Amino acid sequence: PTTIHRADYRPPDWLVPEIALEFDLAPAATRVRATLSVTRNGAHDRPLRLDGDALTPLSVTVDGAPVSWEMDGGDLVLALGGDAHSITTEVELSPETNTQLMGLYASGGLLCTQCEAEGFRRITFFPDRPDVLARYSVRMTADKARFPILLANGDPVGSGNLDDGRHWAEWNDPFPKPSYLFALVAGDLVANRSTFVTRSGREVQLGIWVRAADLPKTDHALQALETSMRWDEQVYGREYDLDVFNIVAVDDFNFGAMENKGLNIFNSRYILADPDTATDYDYDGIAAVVAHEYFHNWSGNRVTCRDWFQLSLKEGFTVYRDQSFSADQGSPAVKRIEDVRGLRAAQFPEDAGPLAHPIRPDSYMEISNFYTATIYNKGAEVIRMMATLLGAQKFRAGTDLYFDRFDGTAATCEDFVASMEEAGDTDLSQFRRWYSQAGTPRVTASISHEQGSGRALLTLAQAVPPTPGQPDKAPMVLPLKLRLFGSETGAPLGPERLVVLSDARAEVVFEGVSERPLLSINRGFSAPVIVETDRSAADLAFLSAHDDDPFARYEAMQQLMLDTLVAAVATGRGDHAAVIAAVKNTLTDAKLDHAFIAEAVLLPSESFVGDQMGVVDPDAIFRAREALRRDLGQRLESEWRAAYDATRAGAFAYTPAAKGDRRLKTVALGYIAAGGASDAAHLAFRQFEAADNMTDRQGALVTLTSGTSDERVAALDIFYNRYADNPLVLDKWFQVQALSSRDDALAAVEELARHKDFTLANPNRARALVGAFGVNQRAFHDLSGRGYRFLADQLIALDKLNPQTAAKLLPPLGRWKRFDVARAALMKAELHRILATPGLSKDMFEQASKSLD
Ligand code: HT7
Ligand code: ZN
Repeated sequence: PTTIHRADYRPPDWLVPEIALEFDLAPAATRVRATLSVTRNGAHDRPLRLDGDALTPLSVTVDGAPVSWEMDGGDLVLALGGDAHSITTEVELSPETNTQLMGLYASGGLLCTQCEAEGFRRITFFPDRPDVLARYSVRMTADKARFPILLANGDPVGSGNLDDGRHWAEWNDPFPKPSYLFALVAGDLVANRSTFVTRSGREVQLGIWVRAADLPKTDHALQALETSMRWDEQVYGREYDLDVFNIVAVDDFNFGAMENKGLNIFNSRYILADPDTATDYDYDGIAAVVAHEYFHNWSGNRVTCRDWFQLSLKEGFTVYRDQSFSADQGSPAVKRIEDVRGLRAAQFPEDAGPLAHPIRPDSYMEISNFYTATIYNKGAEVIRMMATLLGAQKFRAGTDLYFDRFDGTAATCEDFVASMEEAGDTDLSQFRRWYSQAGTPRVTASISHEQGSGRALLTLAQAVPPTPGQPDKAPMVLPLKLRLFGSETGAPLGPERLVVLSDARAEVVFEGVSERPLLSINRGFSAPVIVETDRSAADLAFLSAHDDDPFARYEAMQQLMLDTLVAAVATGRGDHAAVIAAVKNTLTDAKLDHAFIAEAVLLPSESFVGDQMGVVDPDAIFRAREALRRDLGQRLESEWRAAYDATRAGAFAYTPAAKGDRRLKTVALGYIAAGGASDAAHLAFRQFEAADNMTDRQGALVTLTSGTSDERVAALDIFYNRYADNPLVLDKWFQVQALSSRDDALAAVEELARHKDFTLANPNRARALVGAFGVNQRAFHDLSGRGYRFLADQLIALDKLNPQTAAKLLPPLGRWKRFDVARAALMKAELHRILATPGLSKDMFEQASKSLD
């Protein structure tokens, strides 16, 4: 496979101001006729090259006359004499055999499209790159009984019946857009509708389109859409711009959702919710993804990306926007904790592994491999840091300038940063390193105090670790929010300060420090870095009780737990006293809300503990963590029981308070079970059976599934039978078992892969079992190597159907450098086996070959 380099960017040779598409739709054979008006871009004599992937031209005409053409690989190449022409091509597709789910494909009786990043070239010949913006008109014809609803981008302009039971519809999108935003859907769908009036008075018809049986599960998504539309007006001054905004839910989807102009297409798991089938986590995810895709209408669609190296321009910014939106809907502190936990689980390991890349990569083989936690979540952290450095007002002035200046164009990350610099009247030269340097910076901080002078001296140092292709790094700009607290009184010693660390080392002086200070650093996680301090267990425990920043309180507790676990793994003995006291203190603090308590008392994951170690020992980590869980469960049993019982009575409500209650209840149940209470399984089973919502039911099932009780088998069977015809809930059934901490988890997963309901053809199902298993640290890293073999077998099989989804599940195998020699050899052997597979996709080739470097 060839490698594409950012430095090789060249503007397009030909532009396409207009395209008219005609689809004669049918699952087995769909005809696509495309008429492109093309204009030469600048003075050159290069031919028109139209990208194509697995397309065979049935006819090609230039200005109405048939011409001979040349194919170069999958591309159609036409030598053109003049500067403007009309090109018409015709191709035939087979949506029902499209298992890659890119281009036009069939899902559950629907026909739908996915074009980002390079799917449009699987539909028709076109310069399939984001800097070619065209106005689209689309005419669809299909069998009316099977496909009564025909949707495309923009606004509907006409429809009618034909003879022979077929009908047609036409849609026009007035906004020029890149091909990756093209979409159509045909199917037997119904809509949950509403009307939204924008702040300037435009009436927008909203529709969430699903199968009739799913209609009762769409209210939450519709409400989230309306809330997002209003929020973007109020917070960013951005208004919707078409008369129609449609969302369609499909069951087979490679990602979460897609922001096609005026016609978002969603993985059904991010639309469908009712209390019986969706957890609070699912409800939150739906609101966040609906908001994310809606916000793309400005950050991505109105201003798009010049090339795919700029992906974080739209994705990092839009994640930042959806995170802020979600924070505004509930508890900002809990939202920040969740986002940072996600960053540490997915992005930090990426930054520390063989696939590390900057948020604006320099090269790729397959762009789908770059829809990563780095582009999305670290990208969002980079935007957040600019917001912190500029302050709210200037940041908003920067986004206004960016949107106004680049509206209707394909922009770069540089354009965004330059807008921030100009509106913020600030110099971000050095800050730009965040775009070019990979790796998570490490900050060390230590504080000394002179009682006599009342002066405290904070010494800070930073280092950015080497990453593939980047052995030497320069210092980054790190906005660190700091505050000192008295170690005796717990009182703040002065206000919060924003210290911008931009050199390798710096010293910060605090005056008037009357008692020994405790350092609260990186408050709110103001920079995406790893902080190492010399704070003792007692100091961390004290901060976990007294810090006034909820995130910093959580962080102090996490650090305390982490230090305790790392020491226990190293020595084989755990000193749990400080953690138990700190957890007790948090658990019984009546001033704290339940959602926060639930987050704060959770132990760091096994993987995160492993990330702190030179050589990861999964079994020792598991033992140390289980021992601490057991001790916490036993020593605080009465507190856990009180927390378990302290939930407000009443029927299910999706409110922040009720969500917090449910979260704490299940966390408490987990500790009661970990402590070995004799009635734990009974308690869990009672919760499972009495639940009027999926959060409580799944929470109980998780606890039972990792245990050894008879209730475990009963609950799994009941759950399966109750939801056998609900694919989204069955995914949970597979996932819960793939994540189990039981000794036989690996054997169970091997068995589940042979279950009649398991299929690799559906990405959600594949992720539920194979993806979840890859993060089950203990089972996956079983010393026998069977876990590695299982994953490789599944990936090889999945690659033949859906390379994009397969390649995204490979990274756990690439972490071999972090493990002992025996495990590393087994992991590498599986990577070699994958690479030796005949017909391997370039998606998998890139991931596997880079993972061996
Ligand atoms: N912008 C969308 C990305 C996406 C995607 C990428 C690769 C393959 C399939 C895909 N479906 C959607 C989603 C988003 O970030 O909003
Ligand atoms: Zn996005």
